[in-house]
Amino acid sequence: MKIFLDGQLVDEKDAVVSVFDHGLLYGDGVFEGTRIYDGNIAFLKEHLDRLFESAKVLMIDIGMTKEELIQATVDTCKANGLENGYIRHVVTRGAGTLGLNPYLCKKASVIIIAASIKLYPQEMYDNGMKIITAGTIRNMSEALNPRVKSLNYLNNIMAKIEAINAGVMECLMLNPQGYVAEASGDNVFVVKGNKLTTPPTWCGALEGITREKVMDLAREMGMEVEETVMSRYEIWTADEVFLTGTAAEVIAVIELDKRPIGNGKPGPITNKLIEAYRKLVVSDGVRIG
Ligand code: PXG
Repeated sequence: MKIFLDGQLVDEKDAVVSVFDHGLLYGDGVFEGTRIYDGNIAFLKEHLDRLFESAKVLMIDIGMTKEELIQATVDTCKANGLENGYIRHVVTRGAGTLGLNPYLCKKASVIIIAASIKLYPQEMYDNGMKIITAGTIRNMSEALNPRVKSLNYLNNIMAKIEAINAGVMECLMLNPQGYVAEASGDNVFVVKGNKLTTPPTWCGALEGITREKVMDLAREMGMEVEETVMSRYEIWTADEVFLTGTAAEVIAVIELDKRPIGNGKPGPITNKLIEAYRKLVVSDGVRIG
């Protein structure tokens, strides 16, 4: 496998960073997960916009323009003959000293890995997934804004551990006020009648790219779409619930905390959105040509 590292395509074995990199020492860096479908890097510009915004908040200078990063992403996919897969962009603060001071890190490292990821088994897309509410509370947005897709994912990982320990693969996370934020690695949506709702980002959600695209698709389907504060009550009593994410795409949730949602099967709106999303990912994005 060829990895893009600091301006060059290198062999996987040579793709190494310093032990003094603050990405490793402090989780000081940002990342993106993007998918390529039949040679189309889905929503690449939107993902890179978010990467640059996350970096700006942390005052990390990526040292490349968006256009250069698009080209580097295309080149990395081509070098690996990757037409279908998962792309990870990582920008670390770079090598510095033992000490928090980021100004002592000379240059950010830019990494692009073009590989694959398989999140959930097919059975879960057909029949939906059961989830639990994690006891781990979502980071308070006023302290570390969840809109920053940083390399510090401990909050999400703590929740993910709870899910796996409980025998499920994903979990709902609540914010410090007890309202629904998102899942550990996906956004959450509720269908009730002809209305689709999802928590606003200030409730502790990442501004997911899939989330934005699914809201657009639902509006095109004639649904009313709203970002609203919600508690678990709205989820337990929903007609349908689903999760969205680059890796997960759109996946039905059929049970939360042992309460079946709707009739306990993936609902018609969810299935329609799954289908519409799968059409969109092959057309909306940057083709590797
Ligand atoms: N919320 C969080 C906390 C995420 O990490 C999403 C929502 C969905 O956002 P997008 O833009 O992808 O629609 C994410 C992104 C994994 C994994 O292995 C998941 C993500 C990122 C990296 C790894 O589950 N999801």
